[in-house]
Amino acid sequence: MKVLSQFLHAAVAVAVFTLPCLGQAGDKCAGVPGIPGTPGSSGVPGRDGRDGMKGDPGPPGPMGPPNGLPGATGRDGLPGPPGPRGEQGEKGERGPEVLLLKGMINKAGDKIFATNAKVVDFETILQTCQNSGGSVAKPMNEKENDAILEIVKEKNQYAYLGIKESPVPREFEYLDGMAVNYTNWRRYEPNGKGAENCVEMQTDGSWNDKKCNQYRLTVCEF
Ligand code: MAN
Ligand code: CA
Repeated sequence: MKVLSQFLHAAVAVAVFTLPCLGQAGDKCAGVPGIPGTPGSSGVPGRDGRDGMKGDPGPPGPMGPPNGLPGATGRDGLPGPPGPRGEQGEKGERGPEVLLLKGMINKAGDKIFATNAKVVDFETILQTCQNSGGSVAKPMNEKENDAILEIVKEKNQYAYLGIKESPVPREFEYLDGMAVNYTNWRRYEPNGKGAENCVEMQTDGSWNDKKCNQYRLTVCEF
């Protein structure tokens, strides 16, 4: 009897939950659930998000067409190592005497006076100066005389000048025959009277007519 009662209680409880309006009469009875409605339409798009992180570089692009202009010339590369030493060349010709002048050089106006420090006779001096593309030093004013004198004093040697006695004794001229326009004779000179055809400068700058076979300092002018 007790079991039956319990069953009935349970059955009623289930019926209350499963059957509509059981025990609740009238207009307050709930209807059966409706079927779900159709989905709503999509909303308006949202705003753009923030920029993303920078991506990796893309792969190289395809090669351009073959008719492009050449690019600019590249910069020079580093200098290469020195090459091997060449063979010894033949001995060169002897250079002009002017390049060998090693004694002293002096300037006066447009002229340059130079010596090779050699003490030789007049003919040798003449040849040396000519071979050098110059001529025997000939002072044509006091300034030039002083320039030659400096060399004479430096070497402490008398020098022959580019002056000679003319065919007329006691008259002196330049080597090309032109009359001298400046002289600096020593007292009582010239006194050779035709026997001393060359002219030397002494260590005080004064001149003396002298035989041409003495050894005197070579001084040329250019
Ligand atoms: C020597 C030579 C001459 C010069 C006289 C001066 O004889 O040098 O040229 O005139 O000395 O006394
Ligand atoms: Ca003399």
